[in-house]
Amino acid sequence: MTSRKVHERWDEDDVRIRPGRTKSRPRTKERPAHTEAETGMVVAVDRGRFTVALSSADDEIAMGQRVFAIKSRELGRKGIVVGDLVDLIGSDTSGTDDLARIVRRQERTSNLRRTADDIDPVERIIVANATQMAIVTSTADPEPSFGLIDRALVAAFDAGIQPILIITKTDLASADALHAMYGPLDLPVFTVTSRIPPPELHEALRDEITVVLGHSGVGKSTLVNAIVPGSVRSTGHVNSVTGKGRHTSTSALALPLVDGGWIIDTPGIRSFGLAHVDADQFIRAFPDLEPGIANCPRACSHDEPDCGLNEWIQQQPANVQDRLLSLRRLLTAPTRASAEVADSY
Ligand SMILES: Nc1nc2c(ncn2[C@@H]2O[C@H](COP(=O)(O)OP(=O)(O)OP(=O)(O)O)[C@@H](O)[C@H]2O)c(=O)[nH]1
Ligand SMILES: [Mg+2]
Ligand SMILES: [Zn+2]
Repeated sequence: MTSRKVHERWDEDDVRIRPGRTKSRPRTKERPAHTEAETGMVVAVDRGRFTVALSSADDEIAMGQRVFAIKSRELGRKGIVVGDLVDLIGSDTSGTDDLARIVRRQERTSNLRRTADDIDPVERIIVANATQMAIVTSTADPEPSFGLIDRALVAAFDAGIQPILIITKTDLASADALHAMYGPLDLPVFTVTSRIPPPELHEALRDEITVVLGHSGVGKSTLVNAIVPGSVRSTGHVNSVTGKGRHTSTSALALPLVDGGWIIDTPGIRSFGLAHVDADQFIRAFPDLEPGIANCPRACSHDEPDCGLNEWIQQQPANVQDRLLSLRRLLTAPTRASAEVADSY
């Protein structure tokens, strides 16, 4: 009881008046040694409770101790998501039921955002500080969704995160259509046959913080289990009638990689709303179409009669023509136009 009281006084009197300071604060008589702030990475979030991997003595967060924590009042409404680096106090909770308290969120190097649909004003941060996005798609069960892949690519470029594409279940159906569509991009593509990831994928994950995204049932957790020894993420079956997954994973979890880096498994997403991205940024996710925009008028929307792509596309192979259709589908998503109207109010 007394130790909890001390925490609260420390929070109110000290933390708030010294914002922005990390570690090594001068000690005062009142402050017990165990309230020194420690740094860690949030690896899981569950209804207001955070699992934080602490940095151990050699500053290696990955293998350090895990503690449960809650947000302290100083954070206000600041969101904390998986991948956040946080400072916390009271982490020496051995032998007590006390939770540690997150007193500060460190600056993020990236924010991966999505909205529920293209007009949803509420942005959700999926993960913080990811350096790489693995977009997972299966060849079948469920069928690939080019729209979701394109949307994830747009979000990755917007967030400054390197995208990679992982095609699973190549034992069930051919990956040719996916290769034809995404092969021409400067996008690393990996294939997983019968749940066995190729060695090059391990290489691509090394020292990166990779967030794994895709529809339910594409095999994200199966992949994470194959990559991280000892990981036992639950996996589910795909409904043979609807071809849909069962949303087996219900929250994100970051797992450390043996060779360095992290992989973050996430729950299956149904859609990837892009209300937060300006439409003129979409073309960045379509670098294969860029040669075609040289003759566009200024501020071309790339979906208008004068767009340079209209003429250029006539000389292109079918797969590139499909890509232009994909871009235009994104640009004219039914909800997009109304989103722009809503924004101007
Ligand atoms: N045939 C085949 N099946 C696979 C492969 N990879 C995964 N699966 C199966 O696909 C099903 C769904 O896998 P999960 O790993 O649970 O999929 P998930 O993407 O994590 O799904 P959510 O957690 O619901 O988002 C399981 O039955 C896996 O065994 C593969 O390469 N080949
Ligand atoms: Mg899963
Ligand atoms: Zn254009």
